[in-house]
Amino acid sequence: MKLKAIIWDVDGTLVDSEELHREAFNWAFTQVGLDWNWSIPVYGKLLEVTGGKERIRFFMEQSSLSEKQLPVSPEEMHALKTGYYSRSVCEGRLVLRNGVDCILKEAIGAGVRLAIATTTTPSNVEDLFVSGVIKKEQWEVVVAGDEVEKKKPAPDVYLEALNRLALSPKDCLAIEDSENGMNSAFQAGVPTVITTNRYTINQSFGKEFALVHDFGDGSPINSCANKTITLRHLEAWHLAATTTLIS
Ligand code: XBP
Ligand code: MG
Repeated sequence: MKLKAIIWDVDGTLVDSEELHREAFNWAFTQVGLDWNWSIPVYGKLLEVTGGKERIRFFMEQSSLSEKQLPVSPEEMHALKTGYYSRSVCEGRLVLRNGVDCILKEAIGAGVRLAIATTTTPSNVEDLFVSGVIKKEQWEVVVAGDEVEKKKPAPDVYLEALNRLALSPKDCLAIEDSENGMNSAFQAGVPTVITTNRYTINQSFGKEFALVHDFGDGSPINSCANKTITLRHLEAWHLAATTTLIS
């Protein structure tokens, strides 16, 4: 089955952005006079909760605090956080992850359509366009954050991306970095390649997923050894995955 579109996750996949998100959250907490400071291990755990607003609310509940005990609402904190994140992205603090640019160029050259399916706030994707990290005209579909009712690991964001692409799940390949993302794409029936990062390298992914640590230096786990991952590799994996699923 021919690969017609690649649906990309954003945070941790297109860009290694979670450290900047963590910095933005901590900055926002300081701004409102809260002594919260999410360390890397704490944030790694909190990433199990998708969505920044939901993550703040979860931490508030875990801290046995009610909203009335906070200086501002989780939504207001998140708006502050998003403002800091936006300024940072527009200052050029994010770049595409290693090897991603080559794959995007190859996909465009081969007529493979590009889409985004992310939990992050829509303006964070817009900032990736504004800052030139990715080119807006190359992305046919962007589905982000609250545009869907249920965030990852629910399949909503992938189902909406498929709907807007007018493609079936098997026409596409999802690229994700986390268990939540893997489960979202898998529930939507989209074959998925996992690329890990510092926050997800120890998560467990089913053997039915192609796993690469880094597109740039290859270092794949269960695919071609030590080669840079190219579109050809993704197409081969997609063919294997869809052939297996069809038989
Ligand atoms: C990862 C997320 C997001 C980000 C923070 O999204 O779960 O919540 O951590 O962004 P992705 P917001 O699906 O791209 O991996 O604060 O805007 O939610
Ligand atoms: Mg992600």
